[in-house]
Amino acid sequence: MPQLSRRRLLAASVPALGGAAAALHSAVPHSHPWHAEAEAAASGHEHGGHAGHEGHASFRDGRTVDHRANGFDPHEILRDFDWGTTSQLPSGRVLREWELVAAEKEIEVAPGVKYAAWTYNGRVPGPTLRCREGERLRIRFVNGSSHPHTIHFHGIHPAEMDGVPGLGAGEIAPGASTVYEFDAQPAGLHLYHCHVRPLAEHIAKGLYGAFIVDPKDGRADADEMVMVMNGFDTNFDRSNEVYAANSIGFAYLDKPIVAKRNELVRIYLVNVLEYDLINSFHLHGNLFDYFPTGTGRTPSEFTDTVMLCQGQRGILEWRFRHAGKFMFHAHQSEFTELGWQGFFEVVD
Ligand SMILES: [Cu+2]
Repeated sequence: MPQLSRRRLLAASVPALGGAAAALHSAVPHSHPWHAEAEAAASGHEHGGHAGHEGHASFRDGRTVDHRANGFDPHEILRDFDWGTTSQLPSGRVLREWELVAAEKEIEVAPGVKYAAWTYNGRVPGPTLRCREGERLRIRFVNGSSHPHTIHFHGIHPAEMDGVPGLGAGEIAPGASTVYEFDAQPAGLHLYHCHVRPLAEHIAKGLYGAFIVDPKDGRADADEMVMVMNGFDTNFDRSNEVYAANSIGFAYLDKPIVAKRNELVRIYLVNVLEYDLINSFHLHGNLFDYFPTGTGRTPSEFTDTVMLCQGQRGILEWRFRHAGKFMFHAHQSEFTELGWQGFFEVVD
């Protein structure tokens, strides 16, 4: 397994890297995608494996992550909303239930770079749990891993349902299970994550997901997507070597997200990135309405860039007025170069 060091990555133009460093040199990008074509032309050759691509960098030798082996694909996670199963309580209210299982799983976060993740239901991020305001929610949590974990939900709920050590069921031991039950409130975009110490590791290893509470009267029809901004510290130096939305760097660059011109696009954007103080989302060629935490109906801003610290989230809405390819990425260039960038391909 290549040992990645992002400080060395950032100095990757330095020649004469040997051994493992050479492997990482081949595994990561060294140029902005918009420079790759010119660079290839200047050096008189195409990047290996990039024939047919439109000159973007992605991972230099053209290898991609094996999504099937991972058991999840960022393009599927994008529009995958888990509504659980429902039944009716005697009161007539809807009871919505899910089962989340924590398990250790090795996933490939960059071509050839394996990461010993901790997952909810085998994926990172965990399932996007979605419900409607006012429903009763019941989440059965099974800890199938060898470390204690919890699920801590953001939102309004009783203290004993908060999923932190020392309250309610507290830490759930390996092999044990518990049930978190509370009302779906308030409407908005929330998240859930493990809250066992050391917290940074329990989050960074992959135990998190988006949690959407739809308003009672719903939202306007839209092409809805979830982007959980995250990263991976592949060499345990408490800084990230890979950055992404929905775990796999460059996934939306290698294969753009197709969107329709003039159709309302709604992005549920969550930042769970560990070890870096902030993250951001920037959209090219368009501006969007931004609804912080998704709790209000009036946008706080009409902008093309938002900045979020860990745990912050918001809803973005806009319509593409022009067909063509539009980039989106973190506006921290370092994150961008290490995976957190992609394209929308807008079609008529
Ligand atoms: Cu944990």
